[in-house]
Amino acid sequence: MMKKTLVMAGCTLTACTGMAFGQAHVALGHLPAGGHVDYDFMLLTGEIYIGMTTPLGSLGTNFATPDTRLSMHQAGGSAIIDNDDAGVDGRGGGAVGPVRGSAIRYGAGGTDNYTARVRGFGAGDTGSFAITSAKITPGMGYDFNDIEGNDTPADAQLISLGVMQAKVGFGSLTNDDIDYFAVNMLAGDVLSVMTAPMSSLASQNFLIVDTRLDIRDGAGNIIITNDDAGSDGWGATSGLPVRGSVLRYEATADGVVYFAVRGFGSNDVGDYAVLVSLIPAPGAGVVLLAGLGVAARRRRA
Ligand SMILES: [Ca+2]
Ligand SMILES: [Ca+2]
Ligand SMILES: [Ca+2]
Repeated sequence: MMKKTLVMAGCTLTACTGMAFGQAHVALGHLPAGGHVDYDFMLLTGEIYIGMTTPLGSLGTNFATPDTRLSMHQAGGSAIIDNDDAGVDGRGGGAVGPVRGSAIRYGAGGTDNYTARVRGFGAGDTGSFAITSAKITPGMGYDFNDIEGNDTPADAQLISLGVMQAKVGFGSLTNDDIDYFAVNMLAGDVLSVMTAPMSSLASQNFLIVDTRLDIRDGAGNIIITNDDAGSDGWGATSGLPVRGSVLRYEATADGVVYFAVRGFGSNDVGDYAVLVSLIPAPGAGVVLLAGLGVAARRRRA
């Protein structure tokens, strides 16, 4: 079967496991018909992997091709968790569908080698996708932190994202809180975002804080929103209740796009991680080759 080491941002996912914790990655891949693409890495006991796929084969319309599945395996074993369709997708001013990308959150029950596997829903599902992922060591550093006062679009924290770059941030929700973040996008750019609840890790789950995740306009109007999405597991445990959120969004004009994290209810308080990546429009010089992403840099506002 397909066994690949993907090149991304100057390192392979395997090689990157020796780099700073909290580091996020985004890579382009090509799903072969009937095959799969594996991403191998090491996790220490208690470390967390979060990842999501963004199908890129029908860009300009939706994120429906290829229909991916994403699964987590320990030491080459069978799938512990396996997700098919996760989250809400948007383009321009509203939602698009059907949703066919996938997402997982996983806590390592033991120090071992793990594999995140992308495969098609069916043998005929083939095409280009992005995978955005992060290995998180609780208590270690993040690429950015939620800084309060970020409760409106005007006070959003600008997250600097280069092309083919991912970052993972850490935030806390208090009563009636919302955390606004802003990203500069060009028409055709794709934003992939997911949250992982971080306040119930001691119970080996991702239940607290129950997040909602929105893409919003500059007036604070919701363009798309998601409550619960993906599949969660810990150790050998699969099928944990899911409270984290997943969104994919294609900009149709140049400008600032806002994503916001809030609680399911006003009393849902606690910590979360938020993973975000930016993929440039195909016309910007990105070449989608089998298993290899080559990104050309464009000027950003
Ligand atoms: Ca799917
Ligand atoms: Ca806030
Ligand atoms: Ca939720």
